[in-house]
Amino acid sequence: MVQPFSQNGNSERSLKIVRAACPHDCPDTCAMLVTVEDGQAVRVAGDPDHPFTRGFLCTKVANYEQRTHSPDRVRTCLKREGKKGEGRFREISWDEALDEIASRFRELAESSEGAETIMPYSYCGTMGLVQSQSMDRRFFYRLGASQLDRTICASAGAAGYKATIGLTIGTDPERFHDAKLIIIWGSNTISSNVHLWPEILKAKSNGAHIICIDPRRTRTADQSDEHIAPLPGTDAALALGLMHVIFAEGLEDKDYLERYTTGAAELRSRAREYSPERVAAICGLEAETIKRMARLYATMKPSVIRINYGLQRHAGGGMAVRTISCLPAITGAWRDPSGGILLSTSGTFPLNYQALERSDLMPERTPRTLNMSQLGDALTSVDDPPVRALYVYNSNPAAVAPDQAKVIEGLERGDLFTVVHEQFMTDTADYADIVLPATTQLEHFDLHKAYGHLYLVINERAIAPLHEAKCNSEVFRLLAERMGFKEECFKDSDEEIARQAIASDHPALRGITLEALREHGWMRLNLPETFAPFAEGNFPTLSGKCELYSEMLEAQGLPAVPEFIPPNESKQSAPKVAHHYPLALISPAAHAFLNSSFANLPKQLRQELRPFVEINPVDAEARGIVDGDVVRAFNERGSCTLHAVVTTRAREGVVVSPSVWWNKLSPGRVNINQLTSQKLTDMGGGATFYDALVEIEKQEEGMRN
Ligand SMILES: Nc1nc2c(c(=O)[nH]1)N[C@H]1C(S)=C(S)[C@@H](COP(=O)(O)OP(=O)(O)OC[C@H]3O[C@@H](n4cnc5c(=O)[nH]c(N)nc54)[C@H](O)[C@@H]3O)O[C@H]1N2
Ligand SMILES: Nc1nc2c(c(=O)[nH]1)N[C@H]1C(S)=C(S)[C@@H](COP(=O)(O)OP(=O)(O)OC[C@H]3O[C@@H](n4cnc5c(=O)[nH]c(N)nc54)[C@H](O)[C@@H]3O)O[C@H]1N2
Ligand code: SF4
Ligand SMILES: [Mo]
Repeated sequence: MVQPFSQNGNSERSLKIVRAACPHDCPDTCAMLVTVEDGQAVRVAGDPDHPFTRGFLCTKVANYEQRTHSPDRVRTCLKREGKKGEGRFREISWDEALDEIASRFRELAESSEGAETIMPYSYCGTMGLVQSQSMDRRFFYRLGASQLDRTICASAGAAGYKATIGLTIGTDPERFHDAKLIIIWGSNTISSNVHLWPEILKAKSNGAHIICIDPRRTRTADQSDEHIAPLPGTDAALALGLMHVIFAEGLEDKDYLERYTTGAAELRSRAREYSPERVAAICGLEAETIKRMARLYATMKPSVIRINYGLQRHAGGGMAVRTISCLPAITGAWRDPSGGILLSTSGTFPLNYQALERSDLMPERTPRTLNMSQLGDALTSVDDPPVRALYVYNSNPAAVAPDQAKVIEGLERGDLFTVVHEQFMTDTADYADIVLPATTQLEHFDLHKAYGHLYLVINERAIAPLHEAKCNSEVFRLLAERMGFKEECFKDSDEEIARQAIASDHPALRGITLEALREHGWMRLNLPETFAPFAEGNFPTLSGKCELYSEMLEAQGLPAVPEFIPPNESKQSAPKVAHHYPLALISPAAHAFLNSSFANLPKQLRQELRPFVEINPVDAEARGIVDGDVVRAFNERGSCTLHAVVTTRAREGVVVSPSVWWNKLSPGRVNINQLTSQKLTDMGGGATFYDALVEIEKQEEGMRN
């Protein structure tokens, strides 16, 4: 478990190295080594033996011990004294806090409106199986609280990918180095998936060609051989344009299409509608670029596509991912272990989610489901029954949820009882009635799967909980006890929960036990070192084939064959809105933050400098804006103040504001989510963060906040 590192003769001092996992919402799930000296974490490092971590951590997490030992941690339970949002609290004991929460929840559950008035709200502050989806799920199921549809990040892409491929299974990221063409599509790999980069560099040194498709010239685009910058939300059209050329020039793999797909003929005729000229007009590209890229894609083999979630935060996000996921079947790229496409490796982990979450504890009448991407509406408009209590953990919705003005209006409700379990006094915590102090990853145990590689990683507790912090699982155990929940599963320890998660006869988990994981720190799923998952079909869809034609989507009233679903807000799809708000805003992941995590820590704040918006020189000039100006970005939903960075990194018509800043550390105490909308994606009920039209104007001196 804990490996003694060295013991110097002095019995007072101790030094040890503990195996851990990075908990953050990132595909890389790094294996970490934590150096602990006299009960303090003094250093974290990437495990040099882990084949994907390769001994380094990203800039966000490389000083994680400073997050843990930050003077700004929430130390004790707090009860609100000031107005909601004001941030004035007094210290209370855990007993007082838990008693109050339990009594409020009991009251609501026993009222005529019932437990559906209670809304849990969580996402991936930690991705550990124990601390993010075990005791919490059991507790809220047993309580009969409203269920939460966790859609804020990836649900559109997941739905689109599954409609084509069946499960989120794709090319092994450790095989990318043998590819000859790598398309990085809607992913800023260097900022948000940096451990894939060594694979790409190795491929490059073997002569591979790297294409990056992104409306913004990112760090990743800088390092690629070619950058193609379509307008946001137009990727499905681009993919159909590639298909058009591939079919027209007879470059498809006819044998693969015939054996292993459904609907090749229908897709072929759909693609005919998307000539390079038509697609060029939709995407804001040259027709020639589309033709050239199609020929490269069909002829350079193996070819692999890395898509991430950036391209699915749009109205047609599900269909975009579905459409792109058809490409490797058209060229037969799946035949090679280094070919195909990767969105997420998540579906490769055959874990026992039922044992973890225990959905069987739910009442007979299934409680309603509320969509987390519409928190503003849930708190202000839903009345069947209204939400009367909100329990937030692993998330910071006041900063990260779309349509922020609505979210804040909801959080300000005097009759809403809000609990926030947090490591720091976030924007959300300021609106709590009760704040509970949470442990960081170094203070609790967990087990992690990954969504960007094929290893399970253990996280041993490196140090005792600091101050009065408790981990999520412990808080729900204590609340369950107070609520009188008698089921045995509410007594399970964190280690028992981890054991339950991996208890399975599935061959991919053979030989993987908690003991073995504790000994090695991490273990690769029991899969061949080199494998091409769909070389001979065997897609985990109903038909067993790659579904170019999807009867499932058809039954849901969606197009059965890929087609371009335009953004909610673009010049082409919403000309009236665009008349007032002509610029397409995207607010992608900032390099030094992880969503709003780390956006309060000194090192990362120094790196990101200040909230800014990149604007193309042409758009800037038209508005009399010069580099460094303070500007106001606004639309019908709200406005926020930013610093203008005039740069060709943003293509004409598109503005880019890396996110997510804390409201209270931003000018005017609001951030970019003032401008984003609660509209959902075509599939999966996802958030549409990168589908927002805005206008930008220079802010006059006197108006600056
Ligand atoms: N440094 C850092 N790393 C992170 C995070 C972070 O906040 N910061 N967040 C983590 C989380 S929660 C996630 S989900 C992942 C996200 O990982 P990614 O999906 O890689 O990140 P995003 O920044 O959302 O989007 C990636 C790129 O898509 C581009 N993009 C936006 N709209 C479109 C479009 O319509 N088409 C195309 N082709 N590209 C588009 C953006 O400009 C951006 O550069 O990263 C994780 N890692
Ligand atoms: N405009 C815009 N908005 C976005 C995005 C964007 O790109 N642009 N990205 C979106 C995406 S991809 C995502 S995934 C969401 C993410 O949104 P969130 O899931 O809210 O992610 P974070 O902002 O990192 O907040 C996580 C919080 O959990 C806390 N936490 C960490 N570990 C623990 C723990 O063990 N216990 C408890 N109780 N708390 C813990 C952290 O301190 C942190 O405050 O934001 C979305 N919002
Ligand atoms: S955020 Fe991602 S890259 Fe950074 S340490 Fe964590 S898992 Fe690794
Ligand atoms: Mo995310």
